[in-house]
Amino acid sequence: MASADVLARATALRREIEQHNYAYYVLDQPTIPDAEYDWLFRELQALETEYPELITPDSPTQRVGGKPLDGFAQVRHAVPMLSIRTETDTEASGAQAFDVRVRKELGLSEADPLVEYAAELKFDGLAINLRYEHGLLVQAATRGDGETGEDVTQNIRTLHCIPLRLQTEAPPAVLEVRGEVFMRRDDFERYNARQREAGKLTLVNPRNGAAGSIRQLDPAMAAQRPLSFFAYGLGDVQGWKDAPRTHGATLDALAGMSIPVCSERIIGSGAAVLVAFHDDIAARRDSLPFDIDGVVYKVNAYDLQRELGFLTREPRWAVAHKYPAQEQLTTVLGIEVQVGRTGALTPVARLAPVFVGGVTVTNATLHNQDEIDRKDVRVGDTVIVRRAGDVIPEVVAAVIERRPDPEPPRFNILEIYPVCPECGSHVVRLEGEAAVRCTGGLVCPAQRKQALLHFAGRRAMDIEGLGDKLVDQLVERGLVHTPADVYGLDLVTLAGLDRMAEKSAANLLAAIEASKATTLARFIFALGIRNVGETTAKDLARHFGSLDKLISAAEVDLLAVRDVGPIVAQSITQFFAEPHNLDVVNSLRAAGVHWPEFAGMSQSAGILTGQTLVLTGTLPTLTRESAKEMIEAAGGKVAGSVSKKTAYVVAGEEAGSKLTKAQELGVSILDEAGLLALLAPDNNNAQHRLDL
Ligand code: D41
Repeated sequence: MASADVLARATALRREIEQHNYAYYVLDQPTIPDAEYDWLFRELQALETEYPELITPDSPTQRVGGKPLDGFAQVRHAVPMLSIRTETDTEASGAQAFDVRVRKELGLSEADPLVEYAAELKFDGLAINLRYEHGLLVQAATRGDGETGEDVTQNIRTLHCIPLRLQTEAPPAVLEVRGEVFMRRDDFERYNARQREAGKLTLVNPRNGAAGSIRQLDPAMAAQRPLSFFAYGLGDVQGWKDAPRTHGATLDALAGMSIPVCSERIIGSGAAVLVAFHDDIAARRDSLPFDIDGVVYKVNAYDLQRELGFLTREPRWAVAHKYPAQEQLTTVLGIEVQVGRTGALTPVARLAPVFVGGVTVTNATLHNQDEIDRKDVRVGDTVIVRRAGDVIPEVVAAVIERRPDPEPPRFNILEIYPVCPECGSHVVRLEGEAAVRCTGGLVCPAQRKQALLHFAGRRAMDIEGLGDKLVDQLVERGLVHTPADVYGLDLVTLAGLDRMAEKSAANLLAAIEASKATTLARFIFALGIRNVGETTAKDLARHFGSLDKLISAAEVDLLAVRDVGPIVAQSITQFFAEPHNLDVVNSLRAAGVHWPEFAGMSQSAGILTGQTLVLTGTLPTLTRESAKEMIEAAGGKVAGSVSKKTAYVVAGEEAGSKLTKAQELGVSILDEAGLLALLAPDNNNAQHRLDL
C-alpha cells in the first residue's frame, strides 16, 4: 500500500506537471526545461507503476495510450449543440445588417443605446463538447448532428492543452465547455515535415488534420498529432456559483480555469466595432498562427441572448461572417512551365477557373519536380487549390479518389520539356537541386535581362551606364538579344532611346568600347554560369589561363581547381556544352572582347611561389588587375611597396618612386615582356628560380 507520503508526492507531481503543461501548451511560455519536465513525468510514472491504486483519471500519465476502439460510442448531448448562422460576406455591411436584425428583434428604437457585442474568430476545425463534473474531465464528444455526437474522450485526453481537471477551487457540479479543435499552421508544417522524412503519409491541410485526428480510433495515433483547442461557449451547466452573465465574462472565467481561450477577441457596442474587428482580422488573417474561416459576432449579455432565442437550430444572437475561402477544388487542364530569370523552369498547373481567396484563379504553381512527385499531381486530376493573401496560388494536393480512368501518366518536367520552351537550349537538373534549369543562360529570352545586367556589372565587364532601365529598353525593343549584341550598338541607336541624350549615348559607347579589354576572370564571371561567382571565376582563370582550355575542360579537369566541387563542375560543362552559349562566346571574341591569356596553373603554377612583386606605372597591354591575377596564378603575391624582400618590380610607363626605390635597393626590374617571359611555361629563368 502506498503511504501517505507517497500519495502526497503523487498529488504534488500531478499538479506541478499540469501547471507546466498549461504554461507550455496554452500560454506558450515554458516554465522549466524539457528535461526537467521529463524527470517529473517519469517520477510520477514510476510511482504509479509501483502503486497502481494511485492512478487517477486526471493524472497527466493518462493522456497517452489506451487501446484502439472498435468504434465510437454515441453521446446524446445534454443541451443540443446549435449551429451558427453563417454568411459569406466580404463586406462591412454584414455586421451592420446583423446589428439591425438584433435591434429589431429586441424592439429597440434609434433612441435606445447601442447593443453590446462580443466578436471572436471562427476557427476552422472540429466542434467539440467537453464535459467536466466537479472539475474532472469525464467526457468529450463531437458535435455530430447537434443532438447526438461521438464519444472521443480517449483522443481528446491526448491534447495537452485541454485540462483533465479544471484549475479552480470550487468547480461547478457540471460544466460543459464547447469549442473548436484545430491545428496550428506551424504544428501542421512540422508534423508533415516529420512524416515526409519518415516516408509516411502527410496531412492535406490543418483542418483535415484536426478533424481526422479526433475521429481516429487509435488514441496512440491521435496522440501523435499536434492539436490545439479554443473554447467558444457553454453547454450544460449546473451549480456554477456566481456564474458569468455575459459571453465575454464566460470566456474570461474559462481562461481562469485553465481552459484555452483565444485572445483575439473584443467586446464593444454597436456595429462599427464589429466592422473594425472584421477588417482588422481580415488584414491580419495570413499572419495568424492558424487558419480561420472568418469572424463571429455574438450578443454579449445572456439575458438578451435568451430574449432573442433561436430560429430552428441557429441562435438569433450570433452570426459568423466567413472570409473568402482560401482553398477550393478544381481540375488540372494541363501542366506547363515558366522559365524564370535565373533559368529555373517552374511547373504551373493550368486550371479550370475557380474562385478562391477572393479572385478567380486559372493557374497555380507546382513549385518544382519534387513537389509534383510528392503531391503526385497529374493532368486531369481534381486538385485542392490554395490562395492565401497575396501569395501566388498553389496546388495543395491531388484528390486521388477522383483521378480519371484510365489514369493519366505521372508528370515529369524533363521528359516533357527536354529543351527550354523559350530558347530551345537543353534543360538539365543539377545534382542536389530542386529546380530544372535551362542551360541557355546567354541566349534565353527569359533570362536575357538578368544575363545582360550581370554581364555589364561592375565586377564583370564593367560597362558603366548599362543599368536596368537601359537593359529593359534594349531587350524590349529587340535591339539586344545576347551580350554580344551590346558590341554592335551604335550612337544613332543609343541616342534614340528614352532618356538618352547624345552625350550619354557617347559615354555609354565609350564604356562599351573600353570594356573590350578585360581579364579572363572577369569574362568568365560575366558569362553568368550557374554557381560560378567572382571567386570561382578567378580560380578558373588562374588555373586554366585561357578560355579555350576552360571550354574544353572535362569534369575531372575542373575538379582539380581549388574549391570546385561536382556541382560547380557540372554547371560549367553544361554551360559550354550548350552550342547557343558557345556561339555567343565566339561572337564576343569576334567583336573584339579580349584579355591576356597565359599558360595557366598547370604549367606556371608555383613559378612565383613565395615571391612578392610590386607593380608600378602603366603596362603597355596588361591592366594592373590582369597582371596581378597572373602573378597570383603563378603563386606570387603583389605588394604595394618595395622592400629588400621584393623579388621583382614590374615597371611600365610613368613609373614613379617605386622604380627609384627598386633601383636603390638593387631589386630586379622587369617590363611587361619580362613578366610574360617569366610566366611562360618554357621559361628557363623560371625553372632556374624554382630550383632555388
Ligand atoms: O470558432 C468557431 N468555429 C465557433 C463556432 C465560434 N467561435 N463560435 C461558435 N458559436 C456557436 C454558437 C453561437 C451556437 C454558440 C461556433 C459554433 N456555435 C459552432 N461551431 C460548429 C457548430 C456550431
